[in-house]
Amino acid sequence: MEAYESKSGQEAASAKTMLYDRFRKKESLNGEWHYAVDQYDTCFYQKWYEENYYDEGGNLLPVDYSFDEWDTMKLPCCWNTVDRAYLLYEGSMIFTRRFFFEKQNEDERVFLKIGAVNYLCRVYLNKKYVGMHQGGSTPFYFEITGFLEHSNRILIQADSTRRDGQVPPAVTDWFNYGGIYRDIEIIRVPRVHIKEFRIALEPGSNFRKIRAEVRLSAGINSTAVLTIDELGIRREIAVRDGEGELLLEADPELWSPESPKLYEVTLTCGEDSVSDRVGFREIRIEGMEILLNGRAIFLRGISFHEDSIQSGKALSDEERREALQTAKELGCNFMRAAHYPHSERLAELADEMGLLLWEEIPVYWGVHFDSEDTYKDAENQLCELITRDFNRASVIIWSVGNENQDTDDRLKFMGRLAEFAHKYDPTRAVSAACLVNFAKNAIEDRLERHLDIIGLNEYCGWYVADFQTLPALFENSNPEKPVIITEFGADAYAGNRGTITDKGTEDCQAFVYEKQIETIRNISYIKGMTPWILRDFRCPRRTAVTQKYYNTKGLVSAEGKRKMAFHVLQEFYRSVWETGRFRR
Ligand code: GCB
Repeated sequence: MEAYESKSGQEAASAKTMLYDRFRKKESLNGEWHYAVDQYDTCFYQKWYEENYYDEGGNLLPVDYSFDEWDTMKLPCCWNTVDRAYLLYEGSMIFTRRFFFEKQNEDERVFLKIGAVNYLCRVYLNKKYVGMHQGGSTPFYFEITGFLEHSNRILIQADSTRRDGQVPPAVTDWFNYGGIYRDIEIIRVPRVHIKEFRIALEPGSNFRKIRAEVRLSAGINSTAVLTIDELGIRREIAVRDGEGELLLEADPELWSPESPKLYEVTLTCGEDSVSDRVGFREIRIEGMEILLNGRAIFLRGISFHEDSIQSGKALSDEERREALQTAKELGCNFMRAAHYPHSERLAELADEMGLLLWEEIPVYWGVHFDSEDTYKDAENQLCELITRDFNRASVIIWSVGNENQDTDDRLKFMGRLAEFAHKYDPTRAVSAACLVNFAKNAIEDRLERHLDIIGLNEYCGWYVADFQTLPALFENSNPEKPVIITEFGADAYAGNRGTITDKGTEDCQAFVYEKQIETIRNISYIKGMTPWILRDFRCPRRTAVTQKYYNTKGLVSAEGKRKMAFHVLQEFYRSVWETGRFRR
């Protein structure tokens, strides 16, 4: 297995090999693919992908596969939801299909984009190994120009094996969906093309400056042209050694959840031209306040997993839109996309619909904090996420992880990630969902020094039975930065009723919400909350009769039924919204 890892690791797709692709013309490879379960990684060991049907003497040899006769599966999808037989399957599956390709001109370069594969992916095209990607939730790109023929066979291994050195590690509190579960696409670009395009309001410019940055695929000198017609902007950007930037005066209408104004932006350089729909807003932390466009804001949030009965993690646009709409009806202006990068469509829709987002990488629980390889994997996922979503106004916070013990190794690992995020994106806040210091019952985590906002998961009224620990926790704490309560909650099986002390009932969950809200709203340093969670989600660790392999802390059941606590939180958020006041 070791040899397998190192050999396949050589051509890794990473943040460095990403390509700016929003609104680029794409040719979809979605659809029916032949597939086979490959539990023993035989495809790799026997080199199925080389299709060696003949020995050196030209004799036909037996093979253990028949690509074009295998059953088919419609990609993208999570295999777990396609067939009951694969519900609990974890490991490798091989997917293959044929496709035709017509070259359009001699100069074009062709890339394969895969939106996400959980967790490892290896790609072979026309009997050759193209490369691999590690990380279950971010997009990756391979240049396939030199591999393509008129008639092509592509073969992809998706390996969902849980391994402890990975990010996330082997045990999580969510379901380990497998598959090629986001789009598979081919993108043609000119020989020299735009690899990266960033545009944002310049922090501290009094909302009057926009910074645009461009990076080309080659270190040439050139001139790019930035156009924002609606603002009357058409400016040249000098590109030196493949990079250019411009800080320009502008007076855009600011983006906010109430008024999610987006502008059409285009960037042209040489033969290449890309575009985006971008909102301009500023997020800043000043003292104990979170400021959106210069005004203190309270983040009325909710946590959210990418999960549905029909689609697993491969949510459709309608499902995402519906989740965002439900959050809005709940009174939210903010959503925590936990615990890994959700699809890029979530942030695109949040941009359009007006919801702020917290985005996170799966540095979850017991990551191997002493391993440099694990660190590199985490940093690459963070870098891929930031690169992908930099232009999304909705995204205001990068979270470098969730609920990790405050050890020296963890401090070094996550401190390094937080500093990386600050440097790679100076326009946003950096946070993490921290644990309560239970020994002192206080908000105290050494990671705080690297964060702009402290996220805090506390489960008073649930995992911590006594509610009195909550006011005591807040009293014992003197945080120097704004705090978001990133989790609290209680399980409730939809429709299960009882008293407020009957665990697993809607009544008990609603009571936990009432008590939490009553306490939290009096604490001046709390600037937001994202209770756990909008919808119930599949979770193998949850086997109680009121769970049935689901984490039932949702305010809405997996089938879509709103529970009593939904209305409790809705009432609170409405009153904050209507009065503009958080405290009584
Ligand atoms: C947590 C975790 C979250 C779990 C949740 C729970 O603290 O961050 O991933 O799902 O608690 O339900 O226990």
